[in-house]
Amino acid sequence: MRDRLIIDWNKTQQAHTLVDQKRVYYLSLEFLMGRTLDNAMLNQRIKDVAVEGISELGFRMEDLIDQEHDAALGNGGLGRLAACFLDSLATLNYPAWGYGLRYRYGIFKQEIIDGYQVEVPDYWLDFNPWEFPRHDITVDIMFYGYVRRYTEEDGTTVNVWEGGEVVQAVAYDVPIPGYDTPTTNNLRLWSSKPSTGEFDFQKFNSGDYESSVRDQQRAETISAVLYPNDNIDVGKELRLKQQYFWVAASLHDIVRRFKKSHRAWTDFPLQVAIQLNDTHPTLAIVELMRILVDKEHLDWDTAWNIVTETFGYTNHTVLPEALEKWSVPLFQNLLPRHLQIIYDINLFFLQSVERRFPKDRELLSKVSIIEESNPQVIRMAYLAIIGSKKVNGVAELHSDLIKTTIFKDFIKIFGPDKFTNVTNGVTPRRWLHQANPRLSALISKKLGSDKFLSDLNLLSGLEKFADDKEFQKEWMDVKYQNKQRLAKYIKDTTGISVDPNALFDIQVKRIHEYKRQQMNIFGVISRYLSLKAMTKEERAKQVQRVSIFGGKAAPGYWMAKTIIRLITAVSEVVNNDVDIGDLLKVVFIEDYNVSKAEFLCPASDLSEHISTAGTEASGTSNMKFVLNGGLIIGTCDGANIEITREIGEERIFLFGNLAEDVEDLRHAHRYGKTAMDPALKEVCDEIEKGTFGEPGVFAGLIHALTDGGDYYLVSDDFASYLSTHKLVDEAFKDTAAWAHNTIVAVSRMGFFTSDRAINEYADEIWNVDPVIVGK
Ligand code: GL4
Repeated sequence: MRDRLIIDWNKTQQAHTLVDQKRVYYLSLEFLMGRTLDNAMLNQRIKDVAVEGISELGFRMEDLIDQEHDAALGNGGLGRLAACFLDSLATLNYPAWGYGLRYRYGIFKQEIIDGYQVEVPDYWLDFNPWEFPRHDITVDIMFYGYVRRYTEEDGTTVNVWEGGEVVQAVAYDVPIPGYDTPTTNNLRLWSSKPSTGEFDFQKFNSGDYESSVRDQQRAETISAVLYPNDNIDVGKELRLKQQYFWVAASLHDIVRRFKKSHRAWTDFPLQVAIQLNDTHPTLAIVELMRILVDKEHLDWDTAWNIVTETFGYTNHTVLPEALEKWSVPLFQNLLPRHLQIIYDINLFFLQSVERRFPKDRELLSKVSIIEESNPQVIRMAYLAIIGSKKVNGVAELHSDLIKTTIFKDFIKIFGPDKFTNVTNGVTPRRWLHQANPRLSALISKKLGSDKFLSDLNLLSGLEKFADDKEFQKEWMDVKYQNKQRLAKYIKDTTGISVDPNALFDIQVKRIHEYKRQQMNIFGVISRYLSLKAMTKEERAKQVQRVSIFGGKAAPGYWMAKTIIRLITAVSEVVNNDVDIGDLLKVVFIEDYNVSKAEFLCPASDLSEHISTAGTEASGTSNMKFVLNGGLIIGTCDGANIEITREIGEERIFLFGNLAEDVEDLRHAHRYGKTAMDPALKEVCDEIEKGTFGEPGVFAGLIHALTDGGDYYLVSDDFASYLSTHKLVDEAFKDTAAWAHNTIVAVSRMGFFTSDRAINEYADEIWNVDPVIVGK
């Protein structure tokens, strides 16, 4: 498969070089690719032959596919989005490159030991046939040092950055095949090693073995490990080093490619579009200024015009703790010349603001790239906005929110047109066809072709069969088989027996207070308490449920780890309660990752997307679950809102307060004007009684609801959450209506393909056209 990919990769790169038109560069610190083999077979249209051949040899393709280790160079939604985008870019024949870091360790593996999360390193490179080391493509990257400034004879000022530590970036290329096209794009990942000058053989020979090895290790540390945080900024020097290392190597590469065609520098934005996936690559703006001004000797204004025509910035979160800010002293030490350039960008920007709003001094401090705290910090999002042509959010509500909250002052300055929305999407190749071959086959049969895989709006053809009893049966059979597969997995890995006829209720995503897994498990406890209080006769009328959780907590996120502990503690009690039997089971799936998502999504009846309104920028698993024939319970947040618009509000279980009310509710909590919801109070009392083990373990969770001010508004949403779950139970009893609703929902999910998202970026942000690569 790898050899086949590389043939198309070569063809594609040659074709792109020949036409030499505008290319897209997607800079992302995370690419959560998952497995490659199945996708490569699909895109090379060779799977049927391969399955047959493998079976003649006495093996099953599923087992073979299962041998592959996930490429897990990402934390969650942001990294998986980048992977879906690469798939769509290639499928739609856009000349595009991804640039990232080749971490030696991806996101840690999660083990659950005695109910607690334990992190184990993910060494994934011992067998990785999908990457091509390019020892011919290296870039020396400098850190630290000082800036020497002098005036030339003609009076121009020159800045030279020198005297620092040098590390070498080595390219590793990963082919990205498109579906139903020969286009195979490139994902270039950089690995760090000592620069040839740096590894001191002299020291090595003279017996100072230790320090020469230390130098080597220091260089290799840069690309050693992915920071395991989602939606949280930790501000460590090594992270800034990673960012500059990757950005500088990538820009060097991009500039080198541009220079090959000997165009004028002012043509740069006509040939190059660079998309910043969150603020992580924002230094690229500064680095391009440094290249143009210090190295290519363009004047500042010409350089700035080029830069601001080249970049686009995607914002993925409004959570204040996730917005990147670098301490000025730390930054000054590591990147002294870049700090000067940032100061100049800021100076010229503030001068222009002052000219336009002469009386508004407050505005200047509000929009300054430098925050006057102690120490001063650099607001990376502001730098990204000022240095980009377009800024986008990732779902409609989110894109509106950034304009009215965190970035509102910039609307005043730049006007509303600089800010836009591109709602996220997911690739139907992986998230429908590969994850759910049975459903994909059924849809193909019904529609008479598999063209929906490249034109997802064709799913609309299913709607007319929504009431067809025969089709409903086939549809629900597929769901049942997928649930059976999951039930077997649960039995094999946890020993817990679950009935595939029960309602499977799944919440899988990173563990975070704002995503409110704590509310889900409180809801489970509340259900458990009501079941316990019922008579046998009453119990017999209840819908059987399996509550399935999965997700990693950042290693330093204590509250998230406590939430996991509560889930595992509840599962120990509930699953072993003979009064309850099969009425309620609670399962925590260890080490949730892309491959596990691929078999969880097809097996859900209901999935939970229940963030506090206004906190989840988009969510993308909500799209995957609905596309796989599940319904969702959710808040009016992120892409849930657009999913509702598309599939109809009668097919989604919405509940809870709205984003516009959050501020007032929080205010009420701070000033002690709210009593805890009574059902939630019962749950807290039960935990404190010790029903789920030593209550002290969970004190933090209870405290967050009480003295902590209930920042995530669990109490405010709890009653409506529970009553909406009751509606779910009622709806689930009517199998025909449930089948009808899931069929209609799937038929209306065409909008959520990442192909649509990528076409929007191409037309509205990048201004780039596809290139047809000959067979
Ligand atoms: C995230 C958002 O939290 C998530 O809602 C969104 O779907 C994703 C992709 O846009 O980006 N932002 C960060 S940070 N991590 C995410 O997963």
